[in-house]
Amino acid sequence: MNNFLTRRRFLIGSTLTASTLGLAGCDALVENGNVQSVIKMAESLTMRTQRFLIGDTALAREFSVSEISPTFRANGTSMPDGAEYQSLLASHFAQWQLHVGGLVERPASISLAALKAMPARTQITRHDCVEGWSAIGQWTGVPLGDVLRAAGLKKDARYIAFHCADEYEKTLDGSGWYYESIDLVDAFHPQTILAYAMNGRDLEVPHGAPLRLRVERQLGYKQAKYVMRIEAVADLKNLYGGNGGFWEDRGYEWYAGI
Ligand SMILES: Nc1nc2c(c(=O)[nH]1)N[C@H]1C(S)=C(S)[C@@H](COP(=O)(O)O)O[C@H]1N2
Ligand SMILES: [Mo]
Repeated sequence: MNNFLTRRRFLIGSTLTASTLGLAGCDALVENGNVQSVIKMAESLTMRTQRFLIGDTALAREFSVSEISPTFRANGTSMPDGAEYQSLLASHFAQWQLHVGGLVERPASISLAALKAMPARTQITRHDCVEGWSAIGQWTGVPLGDVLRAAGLKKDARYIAFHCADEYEKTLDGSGWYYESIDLVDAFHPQTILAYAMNGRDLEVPHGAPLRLRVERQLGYKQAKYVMRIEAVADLKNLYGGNGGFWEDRGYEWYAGI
């Protein structure tokens, strides 16, 4: 199935995906509305084909402890430099809280200790970065669905956005805040967790301490690190560049199915 999907992805995506077009960093193409709309069409085809073929709840492959990569590269931000993050880090995230808001019945702020007291899930999965490297790691965290059920989604909520502590680069409207988003199928998928531990230890700063998203059926850039706030929204248009993520606003696909 994996080979088939890879091949399918190649066939459908070879001339159209952001990565093969080399759109990353190519502002002229990114700003070209036609190219963007063709990519979006191909992308929604990719998402629907993948979900049709493997189902909404099919699990990403899980690995054994012996397969965990001895080194797991850190990519993108490895130390958010903002004052707020630095002060939270200085007190080992004792004052840190995950804010849950947007289209929810019961907005909440949850401490790291409270998250760790919730039922946890541990999974060993392979992380695939669009830049061409992969690594297998073990992740422990709270299923995102549990947090969302506790907050109670309002009926017009369709996406969950993740707001991060880091600005990666300020190339768009002077803002470089890293953010990501997923739809509700992925949000309630059993392997979608808010991870606070990696390979059996507290998440380290380069990998997103104190909390990062794991959404295992998608590529590396969807795995938002340094998550500070999650927001349920009806539409992605009102967030930053309007494409649902930091890299998506710079030309990458929103649905980055593996
Ligand atoms: N907040 C934030 N999340 C992020 C990034 C980032 O720069 N900032 N980089 C993304 C990319 S491209 C990848 S491949 C993974 C890298 O995760 P790692 O550093 O744990 O390997 O994080 C993703 N999540
Ligand atoms: Mo990546």
